[in-house]
Amino acid sequence: MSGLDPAGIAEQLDKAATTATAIPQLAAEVGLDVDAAYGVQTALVQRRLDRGERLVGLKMGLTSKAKMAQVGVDEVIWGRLTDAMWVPDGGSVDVSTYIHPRVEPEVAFLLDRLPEPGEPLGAFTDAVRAVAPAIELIDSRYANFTFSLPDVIADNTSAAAFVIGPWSPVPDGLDNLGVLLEIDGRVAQVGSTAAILGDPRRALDEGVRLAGRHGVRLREGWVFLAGAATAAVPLRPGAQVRAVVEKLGTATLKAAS
Ligand code: OOG
Ligand code: MG
Repeated sequence: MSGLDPAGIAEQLDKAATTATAIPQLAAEVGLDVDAAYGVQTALVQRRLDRGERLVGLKMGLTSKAKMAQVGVDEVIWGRLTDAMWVPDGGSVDVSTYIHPRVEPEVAFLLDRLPEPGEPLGAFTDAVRAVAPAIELIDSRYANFTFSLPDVIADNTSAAAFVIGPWSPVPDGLDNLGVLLEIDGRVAQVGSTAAILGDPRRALDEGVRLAGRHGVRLREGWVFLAGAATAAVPLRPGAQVRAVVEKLGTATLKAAS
């Protein structure tokens, strides 16, 4: 029998999430490489779909230097978003249902048609119907929020919840918009959309390419999170979180106390 049990690993990660209990990192121990880790992610998300959740899009991770430095992993990764993770703008989450939640400011795209792998950036405006400021709530299922590249991929790139602010038509430039993350009205992180691969449009290109390698095609109507522009900040009970993206507006999230 091979040492690798993708379904068993997916079950452990799923249980860690549903019981808000951290588990030790496992990739090194069981010999999980990047490809096998995406297989675990597929099985992990399938468990959610089997419970009645629906896929609503994709998210990119570690598309900025700030994020790579924060978690010590320097490869762009992607994960899946389901409807159960989508918190309405201005809505609230219960911090006790997570292990060690963090929030980060993002840019979201609403996809209009299916971009093909390798499609040039110029095609972006056809592929994207609208853009919005967003907040991602990440919650690594690993103890101390510490993981290797295959660990975080298997864990669906720490995806836990997200908020999308109002959609706008794609503005002329997306490559140097100011980004703020505010907690209780105070600025916690400052950045620019330039931090996201130089231009968040590139994140879509990467997403199409990297997910395509695993047979995943983006779909019309899906949401796409381009990755955080700044490091993530711990979410404390009672906090009011606001992500502000220049030209796009704000997304807000409350943490129930
Ligand atoms: C991995 C997920 C990274 C982003 O926006 O860079 C991510 C993590 O930091 O736990 O979502
Ligand atoms: Mg993120």
